[in-house]
Amino acid sequence: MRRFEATQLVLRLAGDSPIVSNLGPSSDELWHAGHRDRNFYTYGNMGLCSSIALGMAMATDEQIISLDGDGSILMNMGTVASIGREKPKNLTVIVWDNEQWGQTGGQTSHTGTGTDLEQVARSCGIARTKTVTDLEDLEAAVTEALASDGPNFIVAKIEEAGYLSVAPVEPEFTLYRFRNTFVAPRQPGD
Ligand SMILES: Cc1ncc(C[n+]2csc(CCOP(=O)(O)OP(=O)(O)O)c2C)c(N)n1
Ligand SMILES: [Mg+2]
Repeated sequence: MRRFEATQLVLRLAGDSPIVSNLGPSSDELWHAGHRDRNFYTYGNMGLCSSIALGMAMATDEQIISLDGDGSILMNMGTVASIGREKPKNLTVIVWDNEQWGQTGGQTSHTGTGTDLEQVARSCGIARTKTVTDLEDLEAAVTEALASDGPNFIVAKIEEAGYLSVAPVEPEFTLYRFRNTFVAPRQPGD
């Protein structure tokens, strides 16, 4: 399964739900799949995608989707434990697992040498977990996740297939646009 097609699929299933995306190609491909104000691109801050998504899920009743990366979540595995402890019903983490730190040269990550992130999530107390390798199973897993109480943790095995162009997004504008979708616009005279 290619990450871009998988991202297009998740975007279609997400409706209006906020999506937080990992740095680099995960954010670039989300932008190419469909830029929208409720995409929260996390350029630069490796390891914090699902931490930010956890905070959002605890602050709202809306469904929050995190599109994380294997190398990034391995670097901050404590966030999986925090998700397992807090158990937000409205959080779905999807890990694009290409078994490498792709952006820094394609070095094999721990998931390529035996670490099973689904089992990590389970051992952290996350009951609803899946590992999927094709688009059909991803669609079933995400559809089920968004329709039931979470937290949900889906490991999606990805074949790395090169990169699209870097998305022209600025973190400040991402924050501004994203926040404004939660706040009623001011009316004249307010
Ligand atoms: C704290 C920190 N350490 C290292 C980096 C350098 N870096 C950027 S992306 C990346 C790899 C991320 O791996 P993964 O989450 O699996 O995403 P992939 O590149 O495979 O899409 C690294 C090591 C960084 N941006 N921040
Ligand atoms: Mg990776």
